[in-house]
Amino acid sequence: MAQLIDGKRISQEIKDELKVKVAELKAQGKTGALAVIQVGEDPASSVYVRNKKNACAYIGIESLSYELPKETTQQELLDLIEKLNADSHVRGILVQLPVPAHIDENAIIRAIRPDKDVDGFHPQSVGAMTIGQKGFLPCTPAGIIQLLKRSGIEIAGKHCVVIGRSNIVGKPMALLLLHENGTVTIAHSKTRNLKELCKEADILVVAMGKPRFIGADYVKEGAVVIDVGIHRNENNKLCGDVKFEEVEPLASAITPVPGGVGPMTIAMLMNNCVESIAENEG
Ligand code: BQF
Repeated sequence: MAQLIDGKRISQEIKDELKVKVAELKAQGKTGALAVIQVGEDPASSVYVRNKKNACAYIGIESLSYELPKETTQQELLDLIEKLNADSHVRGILVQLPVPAHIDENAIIRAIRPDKDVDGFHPQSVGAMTIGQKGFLPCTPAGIIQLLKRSGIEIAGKHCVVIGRSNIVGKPMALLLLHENGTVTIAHSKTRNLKELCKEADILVVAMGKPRFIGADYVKEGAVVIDVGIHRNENNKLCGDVKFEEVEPLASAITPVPGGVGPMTIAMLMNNCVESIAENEG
């Protein structure tokens, strides 16, 4: 029987800590808002945006909502970001991804002032993270590090296998595990012998984006399994990249979907917002 890594409980713990910090900052006259921009009405994105606004309300920071039609031009979006960059009350700017195909995602990310880049996606944030300097960390990988630490799972010296190499999860995850002194392997769709490689992992982080792909045959007995996947099945229920019921008996610890990594992403976003408010000089 594996230890269930309860992301819902741990994220709640973090939000409660942040709520106290926000009240202390307010007493010092330090406040600020998170601007949340959504272009179009993708239903999954709408859920994520709502989760973020609810979390802001819970910890006591203001959120500003920008719901733009899907026909919004890149220039219009850039103009809005420029306006928010210049607004000293706005301490975080978040553009919910993905944006419609006619908008260049990288151009949008580059336009956000790095000191308001609470998603940690700006090249300056990525560069700082890469060399271990100060800057906002991407929320999902930072959340996974917190999950491991707060569950008493040691990373140093462990063989960590990350499946997936996206800019948002896989690549930064590998770097953060490396900073914790893990021995890291990144696997991806072109990796040969994926199964054998995964079986070597002490900590397996699965971010491949394939529903219920990883079964017991990919997991070493006693491994820690972190499932970043989030999919809806035929019955509209959430599932991950891991066959939970098959892997759970084998693992020493495992995250569920829902209630594992997902809530931690939101908690780390809130952490970045609070940091941004704390460091704001004007
Ligand atoms: C849970 C996201 C893919 C692409 C873009 C709690 C979230 C999800 C699940 C959530 C995600 C995934 C977010 C649960 C934000 C995580 O209880 O399991 C919260 O809101 N997420 C996003 O903003 O963009 C995504 C996944």
